[in-house]
Amino acid sequence: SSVCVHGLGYIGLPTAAVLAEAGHDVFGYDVDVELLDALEAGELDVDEPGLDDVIASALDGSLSVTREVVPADYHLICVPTPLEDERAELSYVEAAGEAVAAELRPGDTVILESTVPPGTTVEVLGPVLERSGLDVGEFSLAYSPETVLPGNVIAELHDNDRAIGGVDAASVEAAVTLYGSFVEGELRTMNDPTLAEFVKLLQNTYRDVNIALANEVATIAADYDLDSREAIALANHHPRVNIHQPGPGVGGHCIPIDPLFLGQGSDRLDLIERARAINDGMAAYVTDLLEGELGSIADASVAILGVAYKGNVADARESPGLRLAETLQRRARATQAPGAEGTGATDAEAGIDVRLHDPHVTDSHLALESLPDALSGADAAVIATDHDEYAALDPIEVAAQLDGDTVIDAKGILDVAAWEAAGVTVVEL
Ligand code: SAJ
Repeated sequence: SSVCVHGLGYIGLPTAAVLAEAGHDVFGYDVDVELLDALEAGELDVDEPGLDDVIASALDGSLSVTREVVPADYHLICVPTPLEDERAELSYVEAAGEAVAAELRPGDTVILESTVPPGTTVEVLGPVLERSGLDVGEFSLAYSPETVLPGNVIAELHDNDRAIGGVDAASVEAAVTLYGSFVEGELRTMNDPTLAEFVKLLQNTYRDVNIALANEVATIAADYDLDSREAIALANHHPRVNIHQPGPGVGGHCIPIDPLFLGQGSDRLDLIERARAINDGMAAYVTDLLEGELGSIADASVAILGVAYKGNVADARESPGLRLAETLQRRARATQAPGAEGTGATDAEAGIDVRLHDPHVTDSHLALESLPDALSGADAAVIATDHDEYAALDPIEVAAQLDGDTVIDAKGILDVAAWEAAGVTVVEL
């Protein structure tokens, strides 16, 4: 079949490539002309294992970049749906729908993959598509969420089960035909796009709430002087218990955001909102731990190792490390000795010195430092991301670079005995 993929981001582009690999004629469209130029020139800048090769061979084969939306048997919409002012910004979905409407033919199928509040496919996208002059039913319409894990996208596109919610049986069947051509997991179908949208949000909400439980457990375990990760691992030996891992917060563009989409058509969110607050509050908790070790942090220098939202990726959206940096600065200002204000001293001259390091993130706005620069003379370091590079750090080298002897291992990746042997006080969550 012919497939036009709208939005060549971290989902659309790999999906387009995998569809081409499966033998479809795929047209990749994006409003970002520079991205299209780069793709055509073979300049790929993707931070995802194995993806370069799959895209490059798709571009040599049946994937072509298009600067205009083209008529196609299938239109796949994979555009961003950010949270703005506590609401899902659906303008990209609407714009994509309008572009599809201009080319829509009877019998074509439109599938939305973006994460959206329940009801979006039927109430927002459907009416936009009907501006084509065709009614829903004359064309097929379905919602099928992506569920791939950044860092493992290609494998999960193939292997994950897939939910498909169509507005009618013909829509379900058309979507099954397309996904069946490359998905090896099970296809779970339902005659209701809203249910499929709801289920996608539940999956990320489950993870957020579960991580909040782990984070609260970590703070309680500390009061009993117990190792929370050991306790969680022991608890998880029960066949029906699966508590996640504590950490410095929950980042990325999915898990901290998707749960709030559930609140768009319901005012019943309670536990879910508490979970968000608990996870966001971990930056303040790590700050408490630092204060416990250093006394005041008002004039401390602290190295934050890791601004990527999770290990071995380069994405710093909703970064727990950056949230920690802001929290430290705010707390330091609030606790600055009386009289220090009004002396004309700026944050850079007096007060806390927060150094940021990340071996994967390349964003030039973040003023990242080299590892030796970040560590040297610092009173403490915080491991905020579970990059492999940090697990492999040499405790003796780090101890020599630090001025103080405190390392907060917020991700539980260090060999504590080896670090303590090097004279470092390791504080775990
Ligand atoms: N985290 C913890 N403790 C844990 C697990 C994760 O603190 O036990 C933190 C991570 O460090 C990170 C954040 O949570 O900051 C999110 O990371 P993640 O690996 O849990 O998830 P994402 O955002 O990379 O991808 C999620 C996945 N959803 C689920 O596993 C239910 C992925 O399958 C989805 O496709 C993706 O969201 C999405 O696009 O919705």
